Amino acid sequence: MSTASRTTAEIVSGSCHHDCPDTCGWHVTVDRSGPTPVALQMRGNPDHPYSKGELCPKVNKFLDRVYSDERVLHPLRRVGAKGEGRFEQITWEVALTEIAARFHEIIDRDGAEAIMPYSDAGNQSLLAMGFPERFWNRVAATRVVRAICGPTVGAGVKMTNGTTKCLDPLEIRHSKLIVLWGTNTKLTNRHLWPTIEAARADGAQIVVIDPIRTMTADDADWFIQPRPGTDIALMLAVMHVLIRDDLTDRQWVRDHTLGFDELAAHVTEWTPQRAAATCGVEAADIERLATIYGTIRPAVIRTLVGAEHHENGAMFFRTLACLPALVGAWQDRGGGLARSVGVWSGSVVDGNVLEGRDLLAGRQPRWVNMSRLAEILSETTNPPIRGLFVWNCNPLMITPNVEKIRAGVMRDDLFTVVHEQFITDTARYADIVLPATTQIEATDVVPPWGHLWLSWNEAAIEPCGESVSNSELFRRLAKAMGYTEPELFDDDLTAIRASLPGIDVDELRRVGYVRVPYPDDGRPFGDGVFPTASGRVEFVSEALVAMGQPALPTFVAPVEGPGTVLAERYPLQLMTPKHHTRFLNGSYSHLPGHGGRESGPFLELCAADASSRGITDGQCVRVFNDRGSLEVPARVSDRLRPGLVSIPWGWWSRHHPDGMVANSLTNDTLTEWGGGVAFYDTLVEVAAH
Ligand SMILES: Nc1nc2c(c(=O)[nH]1)N[C@H]1C(S)=C(S)[C@@H](COP(=O)(O)OP(=O)(O)OC[C@H]3O[C@@H](n4cnc5c(=O)[nH]c(N)nc54)[C@H](O)[C@@H]3O)O[C@H]1N2
Ligand SMILES: Nc1nc2c(c(=O)[nH]1)N[C@H]1C(S)=C(S)[C@@H](COP(=O)(O)OP(=O)(O)OC[C@H]3O[C@@H](n4cnc5c(=O)[nH]c(N)nc54)[C@H](O)[C@@H]3O)O[C@H]1N2
Ligand code: SF4
Ligand SMILES: [Mo]
Repeated sequence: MSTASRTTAEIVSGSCHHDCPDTCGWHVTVDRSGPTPVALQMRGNPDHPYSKGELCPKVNKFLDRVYSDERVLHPLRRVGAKGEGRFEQITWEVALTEIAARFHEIIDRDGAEAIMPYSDAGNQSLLAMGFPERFWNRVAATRVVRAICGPTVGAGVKMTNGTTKCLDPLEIRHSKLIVLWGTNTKLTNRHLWPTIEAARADGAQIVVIDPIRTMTADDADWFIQPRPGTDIALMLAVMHVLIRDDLTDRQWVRDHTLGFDELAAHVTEWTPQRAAATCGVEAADIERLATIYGTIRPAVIRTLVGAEHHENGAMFFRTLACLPALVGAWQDRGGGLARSVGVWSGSVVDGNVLEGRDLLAGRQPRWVNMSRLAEILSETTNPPIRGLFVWNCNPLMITPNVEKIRAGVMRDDLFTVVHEQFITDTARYADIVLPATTQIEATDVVPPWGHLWLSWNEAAIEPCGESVSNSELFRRLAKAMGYTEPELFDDDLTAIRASLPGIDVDELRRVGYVRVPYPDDGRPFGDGVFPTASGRVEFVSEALVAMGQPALPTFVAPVEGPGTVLAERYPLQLMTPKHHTRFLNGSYSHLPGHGGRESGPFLELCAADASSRGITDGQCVRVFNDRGSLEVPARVSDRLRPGLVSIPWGWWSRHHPDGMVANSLTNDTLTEWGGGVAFYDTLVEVAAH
């Protein structure tokens, strides 16, 4: 830093926008000595009550992203074939005029539902995610159910507890038994780990339940490794033992639950021996798990998202939520179930205002599931999608069944616009690419889902090049379309204030964070009252029956899974999980210095599956099924059990010699309810190349 810049350097506080539970606070040092402010440094904000000054390996290098040579800085129009990635620079005016003309043409010919906005939580800030909905409500376009991450967990838990509300994960500090069930905390939720370690220092035991021996499993006191998608059998056997051995809290169960007798009868047949055959966990281990869960208090189960990605994903969480009730865990501080706390932070947001739902003016848009993009882009949808508008998302890399999506976006009659920071796998197929700001270039608020501090993000620098934030983009589009409703043009502060009616926004901006409402005694259900129809935890659910689902927690094996007809051709189950400390979904693998030791994707498999196929460590293999075929080097490891292989997810097509990605292979069958998708129920075969 030069002397001049040191004297004019200013620190601006902000918050991470990534779809990550930690929503860390940061400080950006900005040099304001020149004509354009320059961000010199980004560090964790030491005062942030949750992240306490630490960011993570990926965001420590965030400024490399901001100032990357690969940033999209101007509107671009496609000049090559779709997918080729060749573009020419155009002005904003030309881009907006062209988009508006094409959209009006599509609306006039096929109706507004022939246009589909497609987004997820690439930037999960309040305005970045919510404000664009005003525009799409005005259009009355087809809408996507954004359920690729999380809603299925909530849907499952809600069937048991009547609400998606669960424990604040920081309450784990008070726990004596911590079961990390289908969550890779040290990788995906790293700022919670110190709390877990603090509880361990006070005598807590840590159990990890995961089909993969993850970095979190390596640090557990006990690791249990079920076959993926089979945990419901494991849970039913745990219930069997709890009830058989009288380890339930009979008084609490009597006072606060519904259907215990039916549940008890139902799990009689789920002996540990029977479950062991299904889930591959020794019967003695199931006995031990049930015994410690039934005797150690306070006991917490911590889960996040990973286990929802199976056909039975919603039932996984419906069943999991029954366990705390059986042992009366909700009575104790530090007892119960901890998952996303998004519903607590969401409670301060007025969604009707944020998303301008009145702009629908009584029209009912068509809703489709985002995970079914492959099918939606095929011409069979009525009306067919003619206009695709993507922002905050990279579907050609993150959505299952990518090769079929690719066929869809290649359609000549499809007009595609992508608002992005980089030419992603998706942007390559755009007719028009619009430049997006990064989080340090736009002011916004981040409602977190891993802690309870609503966090302010102040823009630290001007937008790079001609990039615009999501809210500014949709103000410009609304004007280009000729719309006049005032709320389409609200400035950011006006929209923030209106969307957070109970929050002192000036205070939030001054301090950087405010805590959202949560029970003072730390216990979300301390009174034992649950907002189900019965007011109790429902082991038996009439609501599920009404949806055509079993009333009681029930294990159903996936249609694409071991033991099925398909498994005769494709005997290995493929998981494509988050894996890399320097990746955040699809957002960093293309940046230099983020691949780390692993300069590209690979297939991980156990020694037995490798040797039976004549595969040695490092050898190039072909992983294939009817959806696609990938060439990757093999890595023989002891982290997976026989029958399970894994391609760590996050690399783009440019990292694969055949131009495909891990999701080229994955299953886009939806979960039985809850709108999620079963991309981990994927069968493949692997052959030496
Ligand atoms: N096989 C497999 N598939 C998966 C998963 C998996 O584990 N395995 N995980 C699933 C999960 S949990 C999720 S959440 C999804 C994530 O899928 P995505 O949401 O698509 O992934 P991200 O990389 O978080 O963000 C997408 C894009 O948003 C862009 N972006 C960031 N900020 C802004 C902004 O302010 N404006 C605009 N316009 N763009 C911005 C980034 O440049 C990035 O390219 O993937 C899902 N798919
Ligand atoms: N470094 C890093 N951090 C991230 C992300 C990232 O890409 N990189 N992504 C962010 C996002 S969008 C999200 S949603 C969160 C997700 O946070 P998590 O839910 O913690 O992470 P996942 O890797 O999706 O899944 C957690 C674990 O679930 C396991 N799992 C899958 N199927 C089953 C099953 O049937 N049974 C059991 N018991 N376990 C199963 C997986 O093997 C995995 O280890 O992480 C966030 N944090
Ligand atoms: S990606 Fe997650 S851990 Fe990293 S800085 Fe952002 S919120 Fe924190
Ligand atoms: Mo996610």
